[in-house]
Formats: sequence, C-alpha cells, structure tokens
Amino acid sequence: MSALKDRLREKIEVHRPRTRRLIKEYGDVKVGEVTIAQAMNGMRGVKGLTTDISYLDPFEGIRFRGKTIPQTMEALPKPEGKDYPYVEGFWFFLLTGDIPTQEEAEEVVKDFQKRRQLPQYVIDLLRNMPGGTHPMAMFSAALLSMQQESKFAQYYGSGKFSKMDCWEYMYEDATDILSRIPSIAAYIYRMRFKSDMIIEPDYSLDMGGNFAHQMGIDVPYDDVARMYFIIHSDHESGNVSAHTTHLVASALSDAYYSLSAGLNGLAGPLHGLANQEVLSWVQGVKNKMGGKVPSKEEMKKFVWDTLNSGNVIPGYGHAVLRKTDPRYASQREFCLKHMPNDELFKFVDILYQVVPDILKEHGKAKNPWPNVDAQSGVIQWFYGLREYDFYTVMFGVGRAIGVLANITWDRALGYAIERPKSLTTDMLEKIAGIK
Ligand code: CMX
Repeated sequence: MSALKDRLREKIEVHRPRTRRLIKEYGDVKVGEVTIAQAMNGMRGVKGLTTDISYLDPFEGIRFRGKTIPQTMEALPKPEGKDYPYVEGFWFFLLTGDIPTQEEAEEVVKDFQKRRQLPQYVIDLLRNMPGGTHPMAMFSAALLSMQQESKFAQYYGSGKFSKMDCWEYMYEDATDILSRIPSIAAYIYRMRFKSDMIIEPDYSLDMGGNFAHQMGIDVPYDDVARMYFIIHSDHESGNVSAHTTHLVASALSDAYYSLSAGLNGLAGPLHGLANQEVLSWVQGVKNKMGGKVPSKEEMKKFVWDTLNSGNVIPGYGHAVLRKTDPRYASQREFCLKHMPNDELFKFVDILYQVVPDILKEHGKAKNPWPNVDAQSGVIQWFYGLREYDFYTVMFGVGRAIGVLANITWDRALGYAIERPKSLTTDMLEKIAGIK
C-alpha cells in the first residue's frame, strides 16, 4: 500500500459524509435556474457539476485545490536543481489536497517508474495505423487498446463489486495510465516525425524528465514538460474533455474508456486543438510577410481578414474566463525569461497587443483575452518541436492528470450516472409563451 493511497483513503472517508448529507438532507435546495438560452446553447453557466480538484474563477483564473498556478509551483517539491515541480507530486496534491513532502513525491515517482513499460501490442497498434492518422487519434486509440488491462473492469466483472471500494481500482487504473501515456506520446512523436528513431524509456527518471528523454530534447525541456503538464491538467469539470471523461465514467466505464473519450473531445479545434491552430495561423501570417515580423497595423489586418472570413481567432476567448488566462500569463513569463528574442514569441506578443481591442470592436466574443493555447505552442516550437499537429497530444497528457483525479473521486463519492433532461423545441416555445 502506498502512502498516497493511504492518504487518499483517509481524505475520502472524511469527505463522504459531507456529500451524503448534502444530497440526503439538502438535496432540494436550489443552486440556480436554467434559461432557454442555456438549454439550447451549450449549458453555459449552468451549475450542474461538483468537483473539489480545481475551481475556475472568471476573473482570477484557475486554482488547483485552492492554490493559484504560481502558489502551486512554489509549494510543490522539485527534482534537485530544477525550477518546476515533480508532476507526480502534483498528482498527489490534486488527489489529496495536501502538498506532499519531498519523500512522498519521490515515492510516487518510483511507483510511476515501476508501471512505465508499454505493452508491445500498443506499439504494434500504433505501427499499423495509416500514415495520415492524426496524432490525437493515435493517442486515443493507443490508450483504448489498453482497456483490457483495466483493474476496475476486472473488479466489476469479479462478482464482488462494491461502490464503496471501487475507487481503489479506478485509482490503480489512473496511476497505470499516467505512468504510461508520456511514453505513448513520445513514441508517436518519434515514430511519426523523427524517422522512427525510437528512444527507450529511462526508468530512473521522473515523468517530466523521462518525457524529455524519450522525445530526444535536452534540458531545460524536462522543466518545460513539467510546467506544461501541470498547467494543462485541470480547468474544473465543465470543459469538453473533463466533462466527457466524467460523463463516460459515470456509466461505470473504466478509466481507459473514459479518458479516451475525453481526449477525443480535446481534439476539437474549439478546445485543445486550438494550440495547433494558433501555430498554423501564425505560420500563415509569417509566410504572407515573407518571414518579417509584422507591424501592429499589418497584424491588425491579418486578424480582421480572419474574422471577416468567418473564422475565430484561435487562442482567444473562453467560455468561463473573462480576463487573460493565468495559464497564458505563466507561459508568457517563461518566454520572457528563457526566449525573449524568439521570433515566434514576437509574433504572439504583437497578437496580444492587437487582438483584444479588435475582438472588443468586433463585438461578438464575450472574452477578448488570450487563453492557454495562444502561448503554449511557441514554447514547444522554441525547443525544436515544430510539428504542431502533435501539440494537442501533450495537452492530453497534462489533461489526463486532472480528469483522472476527478473520476477517482467520482467513484469514491459514488456520484450517480449522468442523465440531464432534454426538452423539445415545441416545449420551449410553450415555456416562452410563443405557442
Ligand atoms: N474569435 C472570433 N470570434 C469569437 C472568438 C474568437 N476567438 N471567441 C468567441 N467568438 C465568437 C463566438 O464564435 C460566438 O459567435 P456566434 O455568436 O456567431 O456563434 C460569439 O463570439 C460568442 O461566443 P462566446 O460566448 O464569447 O464564447 P463561447 O463560450 O461560445 O466559446 C470558445 C468559447 C473558446 C470556444 C471561443 O472563444 C473560441 O472559439 N475561441 C477560439 C478557439 C480557442 O481558442 N479555443 C480554446 C479554448 C481553451 C481550450 O479549451 O483549450
């Protein structure tokens, strides 16, 4: 039994009566009302989910277990000589709400190392996929192919399934998955984009360190990976990837089925794929400018051309946020420290100076400020990772940390199968008094 699992068990036991009490004694208390626009238009703002892993304030941005991104980075144990924390320690933190000690974080690192080896059939599957398959489709399929290993599914089929204990099997699956997916991601990258020159895992390294090693990119890319995975991990429950993972898991589907479904949502251009879209959009501008960094006036024209052709400006806007995304801000800080003179960073910086005012003038987007995706690709590009259709896979590795912590808790607290009610247009017209 690991210290993390023991701590998690204690936290779950303390938490369970709170959930039971709210549902049983206060279940009829209203948390809000639903309007026709919400019912017809993406349920924006409907308070219909519960999570304690993270909370997204529209103006402050994300807090993980009550901590802002800088507070999280500051508080967590780091590998010796590194600027960013162990991802494994962050996993401990998301699951328990406690900052692990150095020893506790390193125990999780060792647990991940033991589980890291990929089954050969995952590699065989990836090698047999058609050459044009998007890296996100490869990533999701590789994960799904491991479903047969699910300890949760085996437990469900054992005839001894108990709602009280099933979180333990979800936790085991989640840990197996997190230990392996950075290697799957790196395998896809090297096979597809680096002439199939595969680098085997290093079982002595932490998650960020091993990812950088298997990608074949030198320090400080290990720290870039740690930062990237942590800031992309969780954004409360309602976003497409988190909500999908939670929804599928609510049917008692295991973590392999659930996360694979969530990743398919992350692959959409309005969600995680936006970071690929940003790079592709900026490259388009760069080509039109013959490589020269545009002036503000020139950049404004490119932005307006995109809007006037009916497209969105990727990396800008958000369904909940109403100010600059702190995930954007922390990556911008990284860029200012490590790559202030990078040409692509200059493009992104000019965009930051012109897009918000244009979106305000355009008058549609409720949030004219940049989100996480506006900045993340630039850092990857700087460290030599130029194949931008791979970027969402890395977002997926990070996002897995948050959504897997969430579905482990979903099972611990016995959250019900999700089943909101739908109405017909006729019914809504009657409610509106039109009919
Ligand atoms: N450029 C142009 N128009 C935008 C816009 C942008 N960046 N952001 C929003 N709008 C438009 C919407 O398309 C919508 O237009 P219609 O009324 O014609 O449908 C209108 O403004 C109102 O949208 P909203 O309420 O402000 O935003 P939504 O909650 O509907 O959508 C999001 C949020 C992120 C999908 C949207 O802002 C967008 O498409 N942004 C660009 C893509 C992007 O960066 N996505 C990544 C988000 C972060 C992530 O999940 O990874």
